[in-house]
Amino acid sequence: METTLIILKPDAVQRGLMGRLIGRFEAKGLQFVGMKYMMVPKGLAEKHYAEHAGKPFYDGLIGFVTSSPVLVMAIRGINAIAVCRKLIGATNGQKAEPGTIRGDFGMSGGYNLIHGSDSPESAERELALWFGDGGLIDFKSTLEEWVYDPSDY
Ligand code: D4T
Repeated sequence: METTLIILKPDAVQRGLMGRLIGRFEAKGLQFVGMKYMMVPKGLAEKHYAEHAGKPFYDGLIGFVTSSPVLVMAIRGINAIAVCRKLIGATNGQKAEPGTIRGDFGMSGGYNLIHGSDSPESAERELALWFGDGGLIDFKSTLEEWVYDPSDY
């Protein structure tokens, strides 16, 4: 089992897409083990996007993610990091494949609705950053035995 960090960004919240986007992950069979609705402190945004510091879009990115509430989620499943990246689609909504979240709901590169950890290392770092003070719930998912067959493990 892997746990990944997903953030519904300010544009997803302001556009009233939270329910539909959460529904995509639920319908896939993934388990929600953490959820926080919050304004992002600037320092946390800077730590989260540290790898982009100095790039031309960095200041706009920090301004954007701190501008309005976000919904931060920890989502669990077998291979959840790659599965969620696939559900999310390419960074720019104009290029993302139809059927993906960005492909179905977005038209922008910057206002791209959602973040998902891109590797196990990123997931570990990001979960510590956003849920390091607690808030992850380890519980037995009753749907698991119908989502996975024993050979999936
Ligand atoms: P995140 O990290 O938000 O899940 O997005 P991606 O993993 O798909 O894309 P990324 O890390 O390359 O970019 C992070 C964040 O910066 C914005 N961005 C990116 C932007 O505004 N202009 C750009 O040219 C790029 C490359 C969008 C996502």
